[in-house]
Amino acid sequence: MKKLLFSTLLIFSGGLFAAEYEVKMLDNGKDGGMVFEPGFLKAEVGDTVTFVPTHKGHWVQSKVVPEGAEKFLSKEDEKFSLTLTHEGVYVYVCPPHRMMNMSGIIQVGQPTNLDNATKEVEKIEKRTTEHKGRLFEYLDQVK
Ligand SMILES: [Cu+2]
Repeated sequence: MKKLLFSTLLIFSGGLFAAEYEVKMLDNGKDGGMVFEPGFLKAEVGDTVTFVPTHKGHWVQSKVVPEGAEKFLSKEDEKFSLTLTHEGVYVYVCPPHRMMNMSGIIQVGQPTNLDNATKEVEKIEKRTTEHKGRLFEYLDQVK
């Protein structure tokens, strides 16, 4: 009983109903190749996303963040936690594997900056040589 009470307190200390998500950085995802999994995530302001270096050689860098939100850049092979502070669309890539379209999208609340996000997604897609269209598929899930 004591244990249960303690873990409840821990959950609430992070903010009322704040959710925690994990995005794995993988060498071979479900559709093959290097991916973030899940590559598309729908969350709310105050939630936290932790990027987990399941396989080696990956990290994460933001390409688009909502207005007012901080850009982010993690270190290779290190776990990285991101608190989602602003509503909008976050677009990110794994810098060494951009050509393979190792990229992802997080939608937080309403997609306030969808135009910017779409422009950047088009740029990223243009430069990829493998898994073309993957980031477009994630963008299609933004509503
Ligand atoms: Cu990578």
